[in-house]
Order: sequence, then structure tokens, then C-alpha cells
Amino acid sequence: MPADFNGQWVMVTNENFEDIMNAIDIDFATRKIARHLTQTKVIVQNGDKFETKTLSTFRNYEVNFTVGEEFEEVTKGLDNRTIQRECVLQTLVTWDGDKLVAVQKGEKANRGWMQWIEGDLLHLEIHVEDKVCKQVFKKKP
Ligand code: VLZ
Repeated sequence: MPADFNGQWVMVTNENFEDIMNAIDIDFATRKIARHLTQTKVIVQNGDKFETKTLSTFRNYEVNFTVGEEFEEVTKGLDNRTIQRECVLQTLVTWDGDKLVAVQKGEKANRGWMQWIEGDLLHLEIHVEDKVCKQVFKKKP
């Protein structure tokens, strides 16, 4: 039985998100807005199958995946805002115990994230190159 991520999770902390946005070439104006957003993570999980939405008042990001199956992740609307260019990643999400571990192969080195649950908190660590962003979300009752 894999861990159960189903639910709506509301951001409580977001450390170094700006560093990550910088590393993936998000422009200054967008970064200034995005750093203050309270993101909500909506996850629908069926075993190894995930539908995820990261929502905010400013921009949303959706990605669906099956654990163990590499897929093409198109981060349209997320990366490279100024040049309006799509960024395509080869993404593979796997289980490390009860943690989800994503490796995102693309033009940026060492890109990926790790996500796990502790009690009613969802932890997400995002890394790109030498930058690490730590986010914590609380489950909506
Ligand atoms: O998270 O891939 O939770 O499955 C942030 C969008 C998206 C909101 C962060 C503002 C995506 C953007 C992190 C403004 C430029 C991610 C996965 C694990 C989704």
C-alpha cells in the first residue's frame, strides 16, 4: 500500500522559492508576484496514478503521472516566462519508501523534487542545480 496523498493541501511555508524560480529562468516581475502566493496542492491519487494541481490566484500548474513511468513534462507557463518558450522535461517519479521522488531531466542540472506526508502536513522539497526550496502544506479538513 503506497502512501495516500489524496486531498487539498494549503501552503503554510515556502522557503527559497525565489531561488528556484531564478534557476528556471522565471522573469523578475513574475518572481515578485509568485513569491508571495499561497499555493494550494490538489491531489487525486489512485494507487500509483496521480493527478496534481498546484493552484494560486496568479497561475496554476497541473501535472499528471504514474509512479515508475517516465513521461514528458511540459512546464508551459512555469519556466522561461520572458521568452514564452516551453520547457520539456523527461520526468520519472518513483517511491522511496513512502516518499515520492521525481527526477526531471532537461536543460537544468539536478532538477527534481521529493514529497512526503507527516501527520496532516505535506512536505515538498524542490531542487534545481544547487538551489533547494522547502514547502510545507497543511491538509484541509
Ligand atoms: O510540484 O512540480 O507537488 O505534483 C508553482 C505554480 C508550481 C504557482 C510548482 C506559481 C510546481 C508559479 C512544483 C509562478 C511562476 C511541482 C509537484 C509536487 C506537482
